[in-house]
Amino acid sequence: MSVTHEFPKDFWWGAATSGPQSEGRFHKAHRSVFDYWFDTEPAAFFDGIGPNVASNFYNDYRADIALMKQIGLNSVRTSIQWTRLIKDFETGETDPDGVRFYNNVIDEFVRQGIRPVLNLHHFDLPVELYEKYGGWASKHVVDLFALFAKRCFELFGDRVKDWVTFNEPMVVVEGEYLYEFHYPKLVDGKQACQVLYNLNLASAKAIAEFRKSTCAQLGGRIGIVLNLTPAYPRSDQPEDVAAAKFAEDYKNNSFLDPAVHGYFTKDLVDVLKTDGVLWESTTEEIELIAKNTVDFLGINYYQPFRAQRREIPYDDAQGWLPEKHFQQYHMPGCRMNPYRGWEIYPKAIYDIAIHVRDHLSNIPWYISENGMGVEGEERFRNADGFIEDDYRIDFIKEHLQWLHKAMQEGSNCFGYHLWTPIDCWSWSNAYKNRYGLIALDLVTQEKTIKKSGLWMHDVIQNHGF
Ligand code: BGP
Repeated sequence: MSVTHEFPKDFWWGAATSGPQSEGRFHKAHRSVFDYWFDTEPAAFFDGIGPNVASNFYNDYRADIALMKQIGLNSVRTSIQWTRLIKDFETGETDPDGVRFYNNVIDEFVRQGIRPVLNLHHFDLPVELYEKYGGWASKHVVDLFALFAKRCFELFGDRVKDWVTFNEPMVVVEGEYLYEFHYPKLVDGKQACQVLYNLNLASAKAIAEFRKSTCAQLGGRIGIVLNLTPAYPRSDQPEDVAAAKFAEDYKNNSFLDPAVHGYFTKDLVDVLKTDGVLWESTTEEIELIAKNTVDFLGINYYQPFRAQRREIPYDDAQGWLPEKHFQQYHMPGCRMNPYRGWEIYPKAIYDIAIHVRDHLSNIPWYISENGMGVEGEERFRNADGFIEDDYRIDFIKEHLQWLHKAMQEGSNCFGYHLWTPIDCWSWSNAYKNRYGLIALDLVTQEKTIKKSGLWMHDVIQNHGF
């Protein structure tokens, strides 16, 4: 195969999943907010399917990792569930079965020559900490998270070199406190701002623990994974540009700037202060955030965000929401993934890469998630029994072409991870849309490599396509 898009020899080719979406709840001592939500409102989940079994990684991890190896993935991200590893959240006492399980998983990744990238939070707050303290709105929970992080570094830092504090903290803010798509489904803009700040603080506190750990002394690195939705204005009229600027500051820079530069975006702080919704912070906390920035960035890219000035006046009776300063623009004729309802715009990956190069000190970064969720993939299963997902191959190719161009132009990207290795459970969408390189039969739990998995195998072998 002749390669027109060549990537570095040490490029991370991999895929990402998470504990709550793959493991299943087997032997877990505590419930996360998602476990609790499913137990109390199963009808909120597509086809009434919750996280109880997921893709059965808890029992199948050896075979699953072998399939990942068969594709040739050299790195895989998953997450450690707080609710599985920790027995007592206040003291940080660990659960023996949780420790055994994650040790086995890590050892198996290492044995198979796959670099494990471990994330500490993937939307899976222990529900007890929400009930007792108000979850991420509480600074005590921030401290408990730092304790959990410390335990993880102590236990697994000898073998895991790449750590992530949070996956998509903005989704916690938006899903739980603004737009009601994650439990507890609140609409409370002021609290959302405090949670946004507390998550940044929690990430910095976990990084501070990491810096003290032997893992850091052994050359380990720590980063954060952010979902970036680059904000494009409807037009170049100043009001549309200003609307997009606020959306960019709120949705993206609110985590990017503290993570990379150690400070909050001044324009954002000014607006939140004027609006009376700025978070409560202390000088010590701000110093801690300044000192504990990330070593690398993971960027999840799925869709852009298109913004326009407000045409419908903002109704203050609903309290403060970021939409006070913009309206989402639904661009006519844009390319959509109809199953997920997300716009497909591959060029944004290039824009992100150039933004990292020019405004984020060209910090080392990788695409930590990108992918295409498709409903009803069984209809593409051929006579030989494997799924012909050419649309996924095209989707990945188009994104990689833009990424390649940005790397040629100097963006410091070191990898590409697809969401996801094996079809996994997608929150309230459960198993509606499939993303994997490997198909999961929900009834038999049989796992088979898709055409995209075979294609990815060749890309990895050839260092490009
Ligand atoms: C990201 C999350 C993943 C995953 C993915 C696909 O936001 O980090 O956990 O679920 O999106 O989205 P969804 O599952 O909502 O279709």
